Amino acid sequence: MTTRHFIIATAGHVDHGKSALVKALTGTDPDRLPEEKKREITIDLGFAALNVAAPNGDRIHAGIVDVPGHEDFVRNMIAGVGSIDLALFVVAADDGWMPQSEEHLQILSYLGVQRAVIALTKSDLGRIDVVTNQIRKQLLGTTFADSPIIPTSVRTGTGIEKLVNTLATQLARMEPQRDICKPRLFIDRVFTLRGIGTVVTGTLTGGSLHRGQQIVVFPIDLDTRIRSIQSHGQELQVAQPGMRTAINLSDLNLDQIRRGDVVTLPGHGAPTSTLIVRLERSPRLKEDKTVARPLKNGLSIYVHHGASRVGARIRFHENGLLEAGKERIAHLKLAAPIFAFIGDRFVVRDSSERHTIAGGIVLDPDGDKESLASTVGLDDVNSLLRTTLARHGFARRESLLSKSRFSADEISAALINLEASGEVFLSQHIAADWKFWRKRRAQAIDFIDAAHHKSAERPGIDLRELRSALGIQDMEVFESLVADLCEGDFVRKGSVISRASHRPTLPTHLQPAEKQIREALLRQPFDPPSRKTIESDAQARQVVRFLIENGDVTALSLDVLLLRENFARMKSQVTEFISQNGPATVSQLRQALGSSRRVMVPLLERLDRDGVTIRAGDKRRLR
Ligand SMILES: Nc1nc2c(ncn2[C@@H]2O[C@H](COP(=O)(O)OP(=O)(O)OP(=O)(O)O)[C@@H](O)[C@H]2O)c(=O)[nH]1
Ligand SMILES: [Mg+2]
Repeated sequence: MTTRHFIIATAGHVDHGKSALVKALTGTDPDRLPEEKKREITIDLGFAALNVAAPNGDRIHAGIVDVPGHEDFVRNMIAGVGSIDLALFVVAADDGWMPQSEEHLQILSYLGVQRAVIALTKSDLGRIDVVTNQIRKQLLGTTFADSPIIPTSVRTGTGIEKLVNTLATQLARMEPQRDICKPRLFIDRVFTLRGIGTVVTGTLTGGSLHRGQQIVVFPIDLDTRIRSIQSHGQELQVAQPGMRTAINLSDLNLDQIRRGDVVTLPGHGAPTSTLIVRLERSPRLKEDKTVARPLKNGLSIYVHHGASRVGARIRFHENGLLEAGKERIAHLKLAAPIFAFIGDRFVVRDSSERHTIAGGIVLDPDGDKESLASTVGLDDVNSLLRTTLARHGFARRESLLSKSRFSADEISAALINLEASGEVFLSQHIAADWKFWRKRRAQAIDFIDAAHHKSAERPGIDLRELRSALGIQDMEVFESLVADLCEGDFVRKGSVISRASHRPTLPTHLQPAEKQIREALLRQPFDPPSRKTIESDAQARQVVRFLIENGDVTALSLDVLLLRENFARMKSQVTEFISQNGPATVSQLRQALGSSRRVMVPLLERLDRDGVTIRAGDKRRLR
């Protein structure tokens, strides 16, 4: 028998009986603050747990988040419904549909909540048929249009059992939350327990968290460790997605963390404060003149994401407005960074925090001012990869879509498919849009060919020169490009790349200069003129470089050049002299070979380096 985990949150107007219903369902009074007891009103989030059996016998464990209905506390309400599976939407029979019934409905729909069960509370006080009709009318055209409506009364006990069964049937039909190995716990409560330390709680999504695990808390970027985990008072080794989770963190002070911060694993990216989003406004806003006013470029708003609330400014692409019932791509400049993923939903409230004015979905959490994001394929990893790479050209594989709702395995499998279908270029560390890559490769080839043509005497083009000519900042991209070229018709030797077929040749106009230089180096083979003398002009310099690169000439030092065969002869004569006469000084060798100190000193240093000779005092012996 397995246990499946889900999160339910209440919603609905103030005083409509949400908390009373949670108590009737679970036995737990979610109103825990003294002020809540005194004022008989919910101010902040309350929590309870409901265990039910699915029709097939599976156990279902639902964490319930009870939210406040009062208009002053909508901010807290949104923090509670950030990552829920099902809404327990409450409308009281005596009051009917009220302002926060409407606002909560819009919030749930902006956040993409797919399922709801409607409790028609206080059924002992009102006309059930009338209010049921009213609710049906209000839900027409929404995701909840066909949600079950169950009349309940905590006074008489009517409908409570039916409500439990309905919740069980609804949850049993749902898939448990996906585990993509990218856990995020949006912190909704922080407190200290005597003798235990700092505890944070929240709804866990995207992956599991283990006791003892190293985690990071954003946005303060604090690395710490999970000391222990609980869910609804039970000690756990592992908390799974869809669980209300309380974790005790090491080395942490209460004042370092607040509601809205996120616990996650290191290595999945960082929080950002410029987002590209799609903003949408409910057509239902038209009912309310003040709230329905068009949103203008530059407007200050509050963004509610996860359990966080942060000030922001809206920037549309072209100057423009966003009317009720419309949607539009926008940049959001946030007052503080948040840890958002592609596909995350959020709610927008006005700067006075009196009205919910829009909602949205994150298209690019790392959006810069320039780039446009695409709204297509947010739910399909292939199209998301296509559009992301088309937009950026390339990306590092390790960070590509790291902040998305797809697991690393799904992303890498999709990349391999796209490579096979010729849409993406892949190297070990880089993924690139194929068009982008083909263009870069063609540019590189043109550049190398032009270099061969212009300087046929050179072995190729220096990689640094190539990189700066192509304007590629990212070293990994450049290395991948070079490796890709070398899979084909190109070779890399040290820091130089060339066509494999390229053989350096001296152009005819330099051939007389070459002849002169060879003659000069032959005249006194062991004591030739200095490099400075030989490189009398630009042409001579070009020739000398060619001869050195080709190995025809050895540069012993900055100023001493030897023809290759003369270098070989000197080496064998030195060896011969020492083996016949024993260790010898520079001066003895110079005289024996008919050379000069200027040549002999760098020659012997070179032979030392090559492991032919070894220095002992002022003498050389053979190694
Ligand atoms: N007659 C009757 N009264 C109810 C019923 N359910 C709740 N109440 C009363 O309605 C009042 C408000 O109940 P709560 O459960 O606190 O309402 P709430 O929706 O949680 O209110 P907020 O959290 O502040 O938005 C209380 O006085 C309850 O006793 C019911 O089924 N029948
Ligand atoms: Mg309440």
